[in-house]
Amino acid sequence: MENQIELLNAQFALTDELLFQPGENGLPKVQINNGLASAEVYLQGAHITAFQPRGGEPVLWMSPLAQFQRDKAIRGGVPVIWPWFGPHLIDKNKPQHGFARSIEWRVKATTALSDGSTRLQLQLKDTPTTHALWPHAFELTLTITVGTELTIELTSCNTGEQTFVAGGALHSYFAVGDVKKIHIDGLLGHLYIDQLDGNRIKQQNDAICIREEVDRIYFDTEDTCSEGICAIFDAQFLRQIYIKKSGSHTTVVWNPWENKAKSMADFPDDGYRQMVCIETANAVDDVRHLAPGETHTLSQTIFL
Ligand code: TA6
Repeated sequence: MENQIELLNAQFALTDELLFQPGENGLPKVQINNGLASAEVYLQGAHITAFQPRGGEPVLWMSPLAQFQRDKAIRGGVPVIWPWFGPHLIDKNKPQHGFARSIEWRVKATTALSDGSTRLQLQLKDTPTTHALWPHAFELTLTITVGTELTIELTSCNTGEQTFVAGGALHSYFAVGDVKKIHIDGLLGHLYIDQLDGNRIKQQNDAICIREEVDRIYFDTEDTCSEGICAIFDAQFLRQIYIKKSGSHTTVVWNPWENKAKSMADFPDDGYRQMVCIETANAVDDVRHLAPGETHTLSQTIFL
């Protein structure tokens, strides 16, 4: 482990701005600190586990029970969901939400940008392990830009010889003061699949308040540009978190509430009170068909 960290710092560290360190359970992590914000990213799953604007509060929620184990998803932050969202359509034995979040990614590049922000690029290519789950050649690049805003861009490239169909999501967990005291704007009038009510299609007729388990896949209405903006209004923390997206026509809103929280070993029983997921997704029929050589970028920008 030490050798890997030393090699990474020798090749990619940015003095005082970006360093590699052993994280929880010795998993390699990237610590980013610049004049605008701080952030933390695990190579395991290319998983952002912290983002905090300078002088502000943490924006992302992390479970205090998160299991930092190789080949396991980390609970909280921004899991990278790919190449399918939710359960595998055919083989339920395959991992929920795909495999990208459970594999260690490699570092492609690190850059100190002229506007004071810091850019980290991580990459995942197909391997015999991924072929056993999904028989396609691919190159995934996650570009993370840490500044007053956090921008996350997941670019999929088909490096094979057949077209493939891939879904995914940036499954962001946001920290809130009290989920009962927030509302979410930006999805008024949108149709959604209620995954807790027989996948019935419903319409959002007001701002979203959370008073029970919520698990909904919202569709962008026809007149919505591909760069919709959602906002979390947090009356307890007295702040708004804005989420802008592109390359996505589905947005997932999820809160496990009490019973589902209790059913997850890596989620504290009362943790549902301090978080809400707003996920920029390519889910259901928003999956993307990529011909050989084609790319698709799913992007989410988080700002206050
Ligand atoms: O994004 C919502 C969802 O699909 C929920 O159904 C719930 O399963 C959540 O993701 C978390 O999934 P995970 O596999 O990370 O426990």
